[in-house]
Amino acid sequence: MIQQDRLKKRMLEMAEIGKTPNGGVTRLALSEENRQGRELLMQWMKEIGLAVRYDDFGNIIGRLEGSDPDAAVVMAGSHIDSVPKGGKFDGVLGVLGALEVVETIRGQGIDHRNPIEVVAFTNEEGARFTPQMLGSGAVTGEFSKAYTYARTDWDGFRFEEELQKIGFVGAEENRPKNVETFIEMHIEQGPTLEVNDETVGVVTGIAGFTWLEVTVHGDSNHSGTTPMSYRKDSLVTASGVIRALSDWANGKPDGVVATVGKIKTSPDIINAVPGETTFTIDIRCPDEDQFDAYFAEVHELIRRVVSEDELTCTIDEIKTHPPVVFSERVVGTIDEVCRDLEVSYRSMASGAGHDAMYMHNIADTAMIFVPSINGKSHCEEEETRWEDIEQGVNVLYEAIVRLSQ
Ligand code: HGY
Ligand code: MN
Ligand code: MN
Repeated sequence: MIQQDRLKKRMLEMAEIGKTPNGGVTRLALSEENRQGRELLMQWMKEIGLAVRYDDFGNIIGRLEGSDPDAAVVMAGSHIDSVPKGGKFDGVLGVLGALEVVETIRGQGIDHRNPIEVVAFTNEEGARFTPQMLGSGAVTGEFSKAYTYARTDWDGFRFEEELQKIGFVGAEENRPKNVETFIEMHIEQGPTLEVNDETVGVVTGIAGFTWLEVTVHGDSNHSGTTPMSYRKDSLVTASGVIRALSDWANGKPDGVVATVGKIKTSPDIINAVPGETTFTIDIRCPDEDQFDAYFAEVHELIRRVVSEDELTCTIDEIKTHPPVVFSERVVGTIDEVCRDLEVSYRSMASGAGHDAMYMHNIADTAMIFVPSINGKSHCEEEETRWEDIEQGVNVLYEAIVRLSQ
């Protein structure tokens, strides 16, 4: 089976790139740190003897030929970009775990018919360029090239130029093609496996999401002279929306969550009534049937609270995607492997978005989770036990061996 120490060494070496003081990483998409991580990954791929390529969105693919070069591809991977002050396991485990599997298959001379490809997708997090999963979405029909290239970060830098700056504008024909099966290994980023003392999650699907950017329009004015009855304070109204949103989600079934992660006001000074407030909304919902109704409720809630204060607002829908249910063939194979390897596991859905959500558009797809200690992720405390990682990557190994016969 896989070599745990070899995988751990690579994971820790990758974690040095963009390392933060408290043991996390900041390796934003298309940043200098991201470039360094990309170069290191491609170096490892070449050392293992994979054919390395990257496409016009900077998605990196390492290919191990099988006995039938025309056979459909079995692909595994994830992403190596992080959120600011994120963890060293999110995404990276899926890429380096897949690399470890391929190196083990090659090293053991395991026969396999299908070519096996390891992939690292660009801008999975959506922390720098929204929406999330741009790289996988751009090659699976979710986003056009023009849309993707034109996305800007909060400082106004465009995706296209930033990709050029790090030297990863590859050829269009290098995009993933003829992919029959995709498996993404990932940390759970929640508490379920740890609470139930299980080692592996066989992931059957991903919750739907909607990402919005809301701007509340008020009236800038002097903080000292403007009577309260005269005010159109966009920040006070925005806070009313934020509180109503949290109450709304608290009243919904488990799995329905609402988050306001970013907010900025203008003119953003101590002595002026905020004339404009812009904030993001991230809603997740695992239930296919309730999905549309819940998102309509959110839009109605925003407009109701704003109009009660006699202000106006604009709602920019960044991206909405319904829940996905993964392939029974691939979920079934992973389930069978867990039973054969006598690994403690459970079937579960993912609350977090992953590149697998979009790979599901073009290939039979499923995911494998390993536990997150205290369920924490997208923070420097993100941690997973190496013994759990070893068991999880062995499940990935056995599933890929079976699926590539
Ligand atoms: O936001 C997400 O669900 C993922 O971590 N990008
Ligand atoms: Mn991730
Ligand atoms: Mn993430």
